Amino acid sequence: MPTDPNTNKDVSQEAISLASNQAIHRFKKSQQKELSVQELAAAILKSDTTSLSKGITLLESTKPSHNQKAQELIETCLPHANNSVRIGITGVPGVGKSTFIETLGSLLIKKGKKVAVLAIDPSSTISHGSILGDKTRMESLVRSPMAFIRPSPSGKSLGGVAQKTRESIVLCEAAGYDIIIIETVGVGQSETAVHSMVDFFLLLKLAGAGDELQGIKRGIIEMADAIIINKADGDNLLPAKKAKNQFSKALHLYPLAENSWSPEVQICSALEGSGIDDIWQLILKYVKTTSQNGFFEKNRMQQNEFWLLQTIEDQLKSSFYNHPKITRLLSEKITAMRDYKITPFAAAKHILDIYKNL
Ligand SMILES: Nc1nc2c(ncn2[C@@H]2O[C@H](COP(=O)(O)OP(=O)(O)OP(=O)(O)O)[C@@H](O)[C@H]2O)c(=O)[nH]1
Ligand SMILES: [Mg+2]
Repeated sequence: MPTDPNTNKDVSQEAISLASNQAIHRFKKSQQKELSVQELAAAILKSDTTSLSKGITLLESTKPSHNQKAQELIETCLPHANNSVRIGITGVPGVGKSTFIETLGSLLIKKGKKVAVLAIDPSSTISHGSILGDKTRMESLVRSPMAFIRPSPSGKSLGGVAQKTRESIVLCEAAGYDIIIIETVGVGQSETAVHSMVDFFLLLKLAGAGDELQGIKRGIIEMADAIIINKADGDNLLPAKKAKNQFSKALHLYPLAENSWSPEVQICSALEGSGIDDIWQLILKYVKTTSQNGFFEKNRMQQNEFWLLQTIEDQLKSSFYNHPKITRLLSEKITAMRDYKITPFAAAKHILDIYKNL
């Protein structure tokens, strides 16, 4: 047996173990090999959920080298998208959004649908973690091969986070999900962001005492296609029914929306499952009405235009503010302003003039 005179170790054994380590390393590397965009797209189109997750991770990546790939992936998937019903769900923390999605999602799966759940959580832009799309309240959806759940992307701005979610919709649709549910908590502008990417926008509420319309942001009522009063069970059933009447009366005061759909109010218990099928029937009625009057398609086109402009705006802003020359100039001008040497308007004009010639 050849031995190393310095260490007295069996040289051939060492060589074998080194060779096998290298082989394992090579094998692991080949397993980790990044799929090409075409391979990834093909797997997504075959409904492979691991690839769908990988695809979403790719488009959420901030690495510039991933950006190009992500755009190619979306473009490849786009012809296979657009064939789902997109539902937005909002409501204050604790109203029962996750429980509602679990119950509605399970019902839809029983009806043979494939359901994807995405989330937009603006607080994750601050905490860099995501609290929505929480899987603990969606146990049966998590287990079902017919469901796909993805928590909120994190990011620096709501615009950026929303854009990632919107792009994720394309991948989910290409993977054959019939129903896309987007959950958001009513913070900041997140409801407007979700509203701008869904076909049907649903506001979950709880029955409370007094004037039901108080404490609700006016803009949300105008966005909602349905107001659902959740937790209509036990002692809460009667107050929920009363709240339904109040909301229905109040909604009649609003003018009919462009889609000729007057928002409806319903009650349900996400926990017990009552009223959920009625809500699904309501959504189907909405899809039918707006498909017939052309609004469904028109709305999606308008949303696309909005996203085109939004993306341009976001990218212009980020290329402006991230330019090292602009960053330096900005801080110089701010100092000059503090010393009363320049007005904000003159400073803005100067910076913009320089940017135009960069
Ligand atoms: N009685 C009753 N309780 C419910 C119902 N729906 C949800 N809950 C309970 O309300 C609590 C909050 O439910 P979630 O589904 O986590 O609420 P959420 O809106 O997703 O909350 P956040 O994710 O924190 O915004 C849980 O304890 C649920 O069990 C319902 O229909 N009836
Ligand atoms: Mg939740």
